[in-house]
Amino acid sequence: NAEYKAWLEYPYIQSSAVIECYSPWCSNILTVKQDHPVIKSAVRELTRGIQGMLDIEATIAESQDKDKQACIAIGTFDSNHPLITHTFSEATRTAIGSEGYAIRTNTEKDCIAIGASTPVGLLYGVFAFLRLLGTGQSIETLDVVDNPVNLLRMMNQWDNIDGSIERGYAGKSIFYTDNEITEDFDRLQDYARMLASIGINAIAINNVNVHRFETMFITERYLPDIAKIADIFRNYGVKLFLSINYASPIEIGGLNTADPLDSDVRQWWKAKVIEIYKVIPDFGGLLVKADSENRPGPFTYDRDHAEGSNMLAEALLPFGGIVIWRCFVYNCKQDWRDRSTDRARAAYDHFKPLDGQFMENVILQVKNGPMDFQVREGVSPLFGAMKHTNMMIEFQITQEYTGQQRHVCYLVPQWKEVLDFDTYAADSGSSVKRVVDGSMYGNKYSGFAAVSNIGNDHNWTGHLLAQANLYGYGRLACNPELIAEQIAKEWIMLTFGAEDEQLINTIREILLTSWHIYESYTSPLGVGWMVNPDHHYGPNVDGYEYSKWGTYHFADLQGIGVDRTIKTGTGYVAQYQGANVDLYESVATCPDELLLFFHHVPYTHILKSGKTVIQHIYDTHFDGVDRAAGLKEKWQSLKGKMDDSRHRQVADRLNEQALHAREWRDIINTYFYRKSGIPDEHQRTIY
Ligand code: BDP
Repeated sequence: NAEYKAWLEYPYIQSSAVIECYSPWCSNILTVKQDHPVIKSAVRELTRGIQGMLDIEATIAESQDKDKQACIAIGTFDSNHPLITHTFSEATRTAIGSEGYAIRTNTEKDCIAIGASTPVGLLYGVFAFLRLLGTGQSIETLDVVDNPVNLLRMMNQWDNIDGSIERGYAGKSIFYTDNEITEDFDRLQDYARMLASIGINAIAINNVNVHRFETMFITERYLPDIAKIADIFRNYGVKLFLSINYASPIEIGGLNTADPLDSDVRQWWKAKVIEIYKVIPDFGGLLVKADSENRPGPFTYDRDHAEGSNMLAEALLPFGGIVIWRCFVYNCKQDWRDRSTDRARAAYDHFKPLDGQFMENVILQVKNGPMDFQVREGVSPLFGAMKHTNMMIEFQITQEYTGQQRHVCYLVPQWKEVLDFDTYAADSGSSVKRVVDGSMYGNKYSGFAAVSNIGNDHNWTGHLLAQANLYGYGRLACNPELIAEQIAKEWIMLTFGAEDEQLINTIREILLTSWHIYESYTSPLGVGWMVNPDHHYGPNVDGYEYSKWGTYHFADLQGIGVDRTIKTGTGYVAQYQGANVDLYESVATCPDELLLFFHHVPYTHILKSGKTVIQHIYDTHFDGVDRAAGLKEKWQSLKGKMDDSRHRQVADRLNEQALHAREWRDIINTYFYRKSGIPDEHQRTIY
């Protein structure tokens, strides 16, 4: 069952030092009146954690019963909880925002106090405290003040009502079966807990591709059941959003248009939104994929995306609801010979000219890169480019292009690189993380979204180690300054226990090297794709090369790569700002790992590493296979250090990965050997 409980298993602490440090405080919990469902969740979690990790059955009392025993005191600042009032200064209280918390060791009153302005803040405070315990930190002199950096920390489920999950690699949906909403509320509640434990505060529960049945989610056919899901998530501070079909007024409204400027259409949406808020009074808002990959949108009516989204925003505004409008808009039926329609340019070309035209409750949701969640690509130049527009970043936790949860690929280091990327949109402090936390341009709304990687597999994520990506995403959304290594270590300790150094170091090394290993045996130097069409698993160098999707590598007998320069290519480089333009425009300065994303070069081009492109391809692919095999061996050394079931599960996946890595190596190397005719310097076998 450990795999199901994931990082919330709360395994019994072995270290006597930690037990001695925590036990005296943890037998008594002094709380405020538990009249709020989120406070109930917080108290339940605290007792559960203490029970699991310390084997202590804590007594719970309301504050007035305090009789001088050591305790954990929890309460909101306005609750008149004497210990909370005594512990936190005015300055601390004002420093805590609506979802922040403070934890302090009050030796005078003999308590560890967890205080917050709101019940949700309290819940986060409890999870933070349990994290300290689970990772064995001392609490003798705690003085923590913490606020989530990003306002919206959102999960996007790509679940369909028939129970399937688009790009899901961990079984079926936990939300839906056979065209009905699930009745397994326990599982949903466990998911809500997991999300709250990492600070997620919003969830869109259906796929962005909204088809016939999901279109009816906003009708009485489904709304009452959706309200029940909202109840479950609300108890953990997570707001519910729905993805909608832009053509709803036609498909379910009986109108003959969905034109955003048509007054009947506007009226229809207004009435619809009122209907939704009647059943879900704290409904978050609507998530929209429009004019993308055959989904309907405002373009049909010759309207732009500001007109398209503002119509919905207007309907939501009176309720405080928001429109999350995706920028993944491109022509998916383009002519592959026409490089001026470079897909990488599309989002910027569509949206940049609309800066300043979106209503205050519209947020643009921009994928981290301009293509589509590849193992490596440039950072989307839209970040920083729209001063007067709310923006959030979209990551993909589900490993569509990064091994589909059969290969281990810890994505936090990739996300960190994106967040730290300097857009040069301002003189200083213009990294992507400052754009998406709203601080750079003082936006009203901003934040993180990501495509979830969970399903109904017992361990949630298919590959047990993929739990680390879910965990890491939430932690990063709360605080983008956390480092990838620290997040990995935390996840390992909470999942497998904090005592065994060898285990911690081994798993940490596996996680931290996994992205580069995956990259090394798949598509080289940032060019991306080379996967089998449709399902996107496994190598197929020309799988997309001659199709309509705009995803090419342009390999011929002389060279490879996409020329995206201003001078001779698609001009995409011009979408960047400041020093990034020169950096990418010139072959001489473009970083190796993105060379083929920005340039078309001969196979004999010499990289900064001193190797030719072709030799780099051969070497990384041989090396990647060796390193993938090494992961398997490393994991083997952990046998006996955890339950067999978890050990076997990961061992099986790592075996499969090692095999598939060879397939990648052989296909890629053979392809380029035959294209280029240039042999491997080291004369290894290339088939
Ligand atoms: C691509 C997926 C596709 C999604 C699309 C999107 O292949 O299934 O619908 O992104 O983000 O990565 O809308």
